[in-house]
Amino acid sequence: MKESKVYDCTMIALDTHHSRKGNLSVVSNGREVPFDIRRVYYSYDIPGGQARGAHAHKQLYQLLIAASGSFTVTLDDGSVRRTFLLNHPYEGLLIVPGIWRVLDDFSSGAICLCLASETYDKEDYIRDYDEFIQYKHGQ
Ligand code: T46
Repeated sequence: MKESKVYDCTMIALDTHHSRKGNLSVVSNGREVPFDIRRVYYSYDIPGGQARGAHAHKQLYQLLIAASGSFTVTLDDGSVRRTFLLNHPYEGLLIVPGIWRVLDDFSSGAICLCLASETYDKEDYIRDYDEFIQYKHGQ
């Protein structure tokens, strides 16, 4: 989505149930996320100082959740950047297609859980920032 903006990306509060046994949060297709979940993956054991991401997707919608620990996500639409701190497992960051993202500042034990709208397709990635800018600005 060439015309998407970082303001199309937002933190979503998940349906969360508290009890004396602990807490439980739910994500359902079509409720908390505006897409059908076709893939789930998660990154973990991320060394201190390491960054992940540094790419954009052409078609993929995602919901990122700090299932454990914390990290920051910087989003970039080619014109504006926004940085989000993910540090609660009861909320998720919706990322629409056409947004460059960098994940960093991972805490010890952080788990980045991703619910995604499509199966894995390496052709959906833009991994070069100059190419991303060309894609967004159509040159
Ligand atoms: C994203 C951020 C938040 C697969 O084979 N299947 C998969 O579904 C995924 C996601 C990755 N891979 C392979 C491809 C690479 O050889 O796993 C390796 C690491 O993937 P990548 O370098 O893309 O990992 P991150 O953490 O930089 O990015 C991932 C997602 O790829 C991406 O969609 O937005 O998490």
